[in-house]
Amino acid sequence: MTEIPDELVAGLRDAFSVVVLTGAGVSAESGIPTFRDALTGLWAEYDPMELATPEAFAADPARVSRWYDERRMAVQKCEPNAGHVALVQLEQWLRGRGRKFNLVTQNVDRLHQRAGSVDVIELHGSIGEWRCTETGAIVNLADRKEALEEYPVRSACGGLLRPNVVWFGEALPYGVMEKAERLTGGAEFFLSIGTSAEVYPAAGLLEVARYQGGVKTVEVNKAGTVASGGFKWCLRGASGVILPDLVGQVVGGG
Ligand code: BJW
Repeated sequence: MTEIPDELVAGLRDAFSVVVLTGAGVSAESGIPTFRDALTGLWAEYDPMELATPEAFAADPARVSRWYDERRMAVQKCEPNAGHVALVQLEQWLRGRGRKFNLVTQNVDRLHQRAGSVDVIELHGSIGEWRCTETGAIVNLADRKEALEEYPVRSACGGLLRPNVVWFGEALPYGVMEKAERLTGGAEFFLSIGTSAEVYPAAGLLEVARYQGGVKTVEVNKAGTVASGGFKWCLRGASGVILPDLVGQVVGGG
């Protein structure tokens, strides 16, 4: 059982508004490699930080497309884990009592939605959607089991298809960050789960919470991060273990 301060459990139980930010760590126990640990298996021959750029796609669209298509298919085979499920439970418990719960994710795997989370704010897009670089038209490949026929793949107009995710140097989808900032600024609790807090603007949400004052901040991570010093509470361990414990104590207490 995770050691969780009573004050944190009690505060979360009484909170009128909770915002959760998740990163790759929350999906690690579903079998999806994180970015900064991704040196094994499917990812071994790729440097994620190098490939997640428009420059990499322009230089070698076949290589980048193949990497994303392999990841797209790998995600299909993964299932939400106990951490995803606990967040759904917290959401339903809070909303059932007329409180606010908002989930902001940097993940592109849609495992939160598959677990049952609703109104998820996706900062970095979704790997199951691809879009035409010429027209912006979205092609839904989330349920496609087979690999694409060729790399790179072209849409009917002749434009290249690329994953509908946000690469370094690209703007986030219109309005998502503003919404996340507004919700965080008005929240009573801000939980940052399974993220290295190294990638902006998402990492800036902690600063929004702190600047606002009065927002209680919690980090759940199996290791310390560059942001750990800024949180009121840090819970160390796997989110698939800590979140069920935390949510169980909140929900179980009344
Ligand atoms: C566990 C665990 C378990 C493991 N349980 N925990 C301000 C300052 C400095 C730089 C910038 C800045 N503002 C912008 C920048 C530049 C850049 C940036 O942040 N660079 C930094 C690297 C320095 N940001 C951008 O370029 C962003 N765009 C932008 O700002 O645009 C401005 C603009 C405006 C107008 C016009 C044009 C431009 C875009 C960022 C896009 C990030 N994209 C990626 C790829 C998505 C697609 C894909 O999937 O391939 O998003 S990069 C990658 O990093 C991915 C992730 O969402 C993101 C964050 O990573 P995350 O989730 O934190 O994962 P990891 O691997 O880093 O960490 C995992 C953590 O989990 C670790 O801490 C583990 O310990 C932990 N963990 N198992 C709990 N079981």
